[in-house]
Amino acid sequence: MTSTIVSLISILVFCITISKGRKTLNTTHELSTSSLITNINGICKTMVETQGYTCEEHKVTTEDGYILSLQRISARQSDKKADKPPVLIQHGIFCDARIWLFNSPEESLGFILADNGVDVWLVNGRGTKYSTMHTSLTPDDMAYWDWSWDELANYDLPASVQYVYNHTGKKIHYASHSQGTLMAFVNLSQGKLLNMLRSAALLSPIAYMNPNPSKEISLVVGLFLTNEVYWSSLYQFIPNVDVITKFVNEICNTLNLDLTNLLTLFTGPNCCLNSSRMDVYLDHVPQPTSTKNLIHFSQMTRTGKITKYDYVHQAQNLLHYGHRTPPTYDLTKIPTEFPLFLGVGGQDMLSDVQDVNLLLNDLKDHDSNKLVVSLNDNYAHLDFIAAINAKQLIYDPMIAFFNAH
Ligand SMILES: *[C@@H]1O[C@H](CO)[C@@H](O)[C@H](O)[C@H]1NC(C)=O
Ligand SMILES: *[C@@H]1O[C@H](CO)[C@@H](O)[C@H](O)[C@H]1NC(C)=O
Ligand SMILES: *[C@@H]1O[C@H](CO)[C@@H](O)[C@H](O)[C@H]1NC(C)=O
Ligand SMILES: CC(=O)N[C@H]1CO[C@H](CO)[C@@H](O)[C@@H]1O
Repeated sequence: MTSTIVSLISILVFCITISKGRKTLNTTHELSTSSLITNINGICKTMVETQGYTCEEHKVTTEDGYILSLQRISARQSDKKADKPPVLIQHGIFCDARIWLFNSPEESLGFILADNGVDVWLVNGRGTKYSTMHTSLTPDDMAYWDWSWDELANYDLPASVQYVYNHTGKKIHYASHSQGTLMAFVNLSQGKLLNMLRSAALLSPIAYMNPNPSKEISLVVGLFLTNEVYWSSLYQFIPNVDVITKFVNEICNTLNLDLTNLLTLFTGPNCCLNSSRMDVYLDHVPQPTSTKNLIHFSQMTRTGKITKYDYVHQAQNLLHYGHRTPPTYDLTKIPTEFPLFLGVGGQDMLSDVQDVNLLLNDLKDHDSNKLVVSLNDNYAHLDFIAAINAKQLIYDPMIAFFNAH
């Protein structure tokens, strides 16, 4: 049920956190304090205004009751809102909006776009540090975590897009990384949101997941499998801190891996991260996700297809979908005239070149003037969000793409 690369990512990320020993994993603590997050200690005050940029905190409620926080950023010393279309930026799994502000303003996408006169909107996905509120649930409720990327695509994405569209009165550009790209593919393939979107720039695109992991990952999967019963008990409730910590310590000790090895193992060898900023990165990740989401990713690697969550029991699938098997998302249905920019890394192990080729095959009828594929041979998964040369290699071409559409 659970033996996959992506389930492992969570474990490995936790490994990193724990093996660093600088922060014990205590989500309980993180969640219980999160209700105290206000404008005073929000992202605007702590990470944006400190750099001299203007920033507003916003909130939007999804149709299923999750209250997401957004930050709207504009350039230093500029009081007029940009005439350029807004850009909404969506982070990937285990991250939140802060990853777009990690590095210096000259290196971080959030600031770079603002410097280019863009009206920048960052969104924080459900369950992450700045988006833990719900109209009726709390993160302590099991029901709060009853979602996967299906819900991220069906509720979070439309809510944030609609909100920015409403506030600015302009069609927007969407930019995202990893899981955030999957959210877009799912919705675009249903022809949704097009009336509010101008284009999408998708970094480390995740659509198909490789069912043949590398030798190293297979090794870890084997180790993971011996603990399968233990792990599978986790998805019936919120990934409980004590349980995961114990489990992860066991794995980390057995593997005896250091930080660099671990990062490389699950993201590919990132070429261009600033090694003296690792501490900063680890202050921001990992953010919680639901176990159901990890299982859903696992299902993708097993079936090689992009389908809604599989409840496995046919009766359950019938109940949810009216079919015994979950419906498939068909990416060939993405409108061929919708402008797409894909940032692909030659070393990316999560969005590997083989998987991206399957995606490109689905896009083979796409209007060639509306599809830009930027392949960066040296880039792995995290380079797209934190590499010191991402501005030159990725963000500048992306901005040119936005300007052209
Ligand atoms: C985790 O944080 C909570 C809330 O602050 C605290 O009550 C609990 O003792 C902490 N658990 C551990 C293992 O430190
Ligand atoms: C956007 O505006 C419409 C029409 O005024 C409103 O019905 C809707 O609730 C708004 N949605 C968001 C997310 O702001
Ligand atoms: C790397 O990070 C350090 C510490 O924050 C910083 O002083 C340095 O300027 C950064 N290097 C680059 C190339 O961004
Ligand atoms: C799969 C899908 O189309 N999901 C959502 C995309 O966005 C619209 C809103 O514009 C939702 O209604 C869909 O459910």
